[in-house]
Amino acid sequence: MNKNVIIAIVAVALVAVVAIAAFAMMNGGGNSGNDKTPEIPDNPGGDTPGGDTPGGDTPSVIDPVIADSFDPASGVLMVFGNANADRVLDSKDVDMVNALIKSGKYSAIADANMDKMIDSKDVSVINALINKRSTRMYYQDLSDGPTGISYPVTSFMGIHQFVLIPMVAIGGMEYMNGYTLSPSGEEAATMLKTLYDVEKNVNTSYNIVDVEKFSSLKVKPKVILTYSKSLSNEAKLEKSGVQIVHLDFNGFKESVSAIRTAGFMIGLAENANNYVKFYEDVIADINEKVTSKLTDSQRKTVMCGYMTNCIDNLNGSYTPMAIAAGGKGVLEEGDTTYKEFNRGDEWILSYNEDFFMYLTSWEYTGKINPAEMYKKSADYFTSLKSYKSGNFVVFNSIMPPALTVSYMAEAMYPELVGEGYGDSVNQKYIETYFPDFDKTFKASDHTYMITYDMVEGSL
Ligand SMILES: [Ca+2]
Ligand SMILES: [Ca+2]
Repeated sequence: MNKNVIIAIVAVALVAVVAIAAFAMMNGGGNSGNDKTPEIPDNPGGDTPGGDTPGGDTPSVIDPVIADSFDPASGVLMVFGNANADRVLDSKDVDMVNALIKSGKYSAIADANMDKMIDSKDVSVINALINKRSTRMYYQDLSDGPTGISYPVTSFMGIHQFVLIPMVAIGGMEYMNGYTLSPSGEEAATMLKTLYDVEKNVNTSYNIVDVEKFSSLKVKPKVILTYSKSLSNEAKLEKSGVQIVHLDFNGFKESVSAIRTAGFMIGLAENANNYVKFYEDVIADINEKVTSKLTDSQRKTVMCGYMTNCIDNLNGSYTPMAIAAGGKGVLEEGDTTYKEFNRGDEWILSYNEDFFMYLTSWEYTGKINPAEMYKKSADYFTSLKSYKSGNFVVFNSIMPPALTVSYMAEAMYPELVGEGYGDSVNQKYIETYFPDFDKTFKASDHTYMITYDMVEGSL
């Protein structure tokens, strides 16, 4: 087992701890009420943070948002100057900064130039950003907090499929002058095929940038965009003058903020917002079809696992997805994001979970032997109640989170979302964001989820 991978995942997911509560609320989980209707119709009253509805309901008196930082789990655009803490930078932020100036109040998120004062200089920065003029901009970095960067970023390198898939999908290829992906990642993320034709891969592993290869790039990227708190050889890289931007592309809900913020940096804010809307629409759809229809006790309980014998808990990467799919996590938050299950361990048996979701990756559009993959995945878990009741399900972890969630929802609630739900979301995703990848792509021709029923006869 590759401990480096675990460490990377741990590092990323630890940051997501705070996110879980927000997430649970968003999905009606952890809340005893079963009357959650997440898509609240636009309320006419002056809506506070998150109110970016274009309906123009600006109240005559602006009640300023006061906040020290952005909540990455809220899907917010994490650019300082986004004074109303919503998804966009626009004239409403100028209005709010003006309201703050008038009231003499300070809000860090409104402080566009991060000089601890709110004044007309902040308005100037916000206006420059709105009009896509070059300026110093500050964003909220996953590791370093508020961090200045030259806007717009015109040249970057992307690390790992977590970053590459969304950045390519929003049209960021144009500004991508390098990337790293381990060979197995390259084999697996076939929707990035167009990327691989270009000789820009400077990987040795996905968390290390080969400095020699990096220096020999024709256009040296000014920024490295990564999904974790740090790269293995970060200090060395920074010495060479490149700026490393850390955003939580791996967290489920957090990735929405990450994509929005990264898209903004490279001047593609609108594309990024359109992309994450796909995520939000999927979650809203599942909420409508599943979560809002079930009482708390009707929801399936779920355990998630990966890397042979690692069991994910509420701080993990996958349990939040299962919850978004309408499930209920059985493992609570832990000291780390996972617990190893060793042969003979009894603790795991007491959970009696309804479903077990196992995540492992294989080629996005390749042909696999489902029974073999299933058997290998289930190796440690055949004594579990979920396995015995035919509810051990294997998912291709190369998929973007919104797709994984769709397949999970289908696995647990086929009668509510309909058979083929995952494939239909997948189809729409590829057609929308990777139209040139394979014009004949049919999600139903490939394997993204393996259920017991699919392989029963060949086990
Ligand atoms: Ca705003
Ligand atoms: Ca300021």
